Amino acid sequence: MAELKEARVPDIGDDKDVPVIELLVQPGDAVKKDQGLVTLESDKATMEVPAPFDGIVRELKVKVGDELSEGSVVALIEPAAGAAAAAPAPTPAPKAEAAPAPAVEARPETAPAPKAEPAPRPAAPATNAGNPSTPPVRFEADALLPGKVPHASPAVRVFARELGVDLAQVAGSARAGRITREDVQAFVKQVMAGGAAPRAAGGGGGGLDLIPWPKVDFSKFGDTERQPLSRIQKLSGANLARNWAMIPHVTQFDDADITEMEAFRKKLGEENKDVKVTPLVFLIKAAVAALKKYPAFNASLDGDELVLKKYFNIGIAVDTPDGLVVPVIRDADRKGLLELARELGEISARARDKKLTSADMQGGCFSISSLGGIGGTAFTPIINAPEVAILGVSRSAMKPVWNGSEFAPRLMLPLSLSYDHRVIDGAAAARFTSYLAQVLGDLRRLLL
Ligand code: CAO
Repeated sequence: MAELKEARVPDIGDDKDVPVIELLVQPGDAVKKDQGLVTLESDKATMEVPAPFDGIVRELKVKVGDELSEGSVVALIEPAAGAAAAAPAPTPAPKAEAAPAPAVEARPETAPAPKAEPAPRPAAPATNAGNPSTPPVRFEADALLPGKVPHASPAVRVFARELGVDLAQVAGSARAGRITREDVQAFVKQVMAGGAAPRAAGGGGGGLDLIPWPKVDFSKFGDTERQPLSRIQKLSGANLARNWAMIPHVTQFDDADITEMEAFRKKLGEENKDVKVTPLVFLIKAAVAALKKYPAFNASLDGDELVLKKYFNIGIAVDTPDGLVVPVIRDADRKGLLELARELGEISARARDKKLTSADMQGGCFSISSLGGIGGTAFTPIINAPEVAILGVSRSAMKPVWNGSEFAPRLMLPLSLSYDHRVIDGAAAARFTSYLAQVLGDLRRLLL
């Protein structure tokens, strides 16, 4: 056996006594130069201690919880033939900053990742693209069910999140299926090449074998140009694809007679010129009333359990030039119409000015997607997991409605409620939309 060499903590700036939060390798593992050996997490950042050369880990000198500083010995490594001689002193790991990591191409392999926040669930591409040169995509339902967390270090999670990669879609090549930074890079490369990333071996049942994504040379048919997707488009597209594939959606349609509501809304608007009162605020109030009456709609699936929420946070889909975002209006049950109108105006403006934070988009119970200001008669919105239902609203229109003796002109608002059929059955959905329509038809019901 060749002489063992030490792998030490490189320069980590001013940080001292930084705890080890994760061991990334075990004795006997072959490692490549710059591959992470352990993860350290200070109050400022998460960083990996890189292997200084190729070789085989013979002994780990640390355990989770140990506190390390620059120069601490992390492992003894048997260098691969010629590796240690050729290897320079351990690459100093640049000090971890809280700034976002650069894009994958620009990111040095050894660079520490910013401090890992809890990975947003759900958030990231569920890319199912394939091409003829790759095997069919395995869409692993098991790996995406609520409660299943892909195995990866915080640094790799941050790295994946920066790239908009859903770790549930990435095959882990390391021990016990752990996903490494290289796995994420390989996944991105394969997706960018229009291919499907392979999933972890032995995925087993529950997956859908999809045929490969069509690969077409469009220029054969005429001029084209390529536009990169915005970051928001990539993230929301990934969420939408995952939610559409994973959730058995059904959409229930109904119409609400908002003739009286509209008269009241106009009056409110005239009395309160400083705030724009649109039908959406009434819908938020009515949705809260319906969620209170039908609590299964204010729930999330967690494995075999339903988590019923006792708070009423409503997500609002906002269309921005960069794509769709869903900020959340918190405690909508405790806010009046005018307060909701002000908050709606404020979050829409912040969304369009790109000033929303991720906290603004968390904690939602139920979402509303209103296309009423634009047009249309109905649509099938995609549920914003882990919520179980979403209300789509289209443009109200004056219609002749039979009142028992004659047709009367009434302002009708089309409602499209998509729901997760694993949690909600059709009868409950029909009751929910009927109740919504009743409340919107007679706002006094909000007082009940
Ligand atoms: N029927 C008729 N008119 C409606 C209406 C409806 N259902 N909803 C809104 N309107 C009217 C408003 O009263 C307003 O009229 P005035 O300008 O005369 O006052 C006008 O349409 C524009 O409203 P708005 O869109 O500015 O305001 P809003 O509160 O209805 O919606 C917001 C705010 C942020 C939700 C909206 O701007 C938006 O982004 N909508 C798109 C959401 C989206 O893309 N959803 C699809 C996601 S994919 O599932």
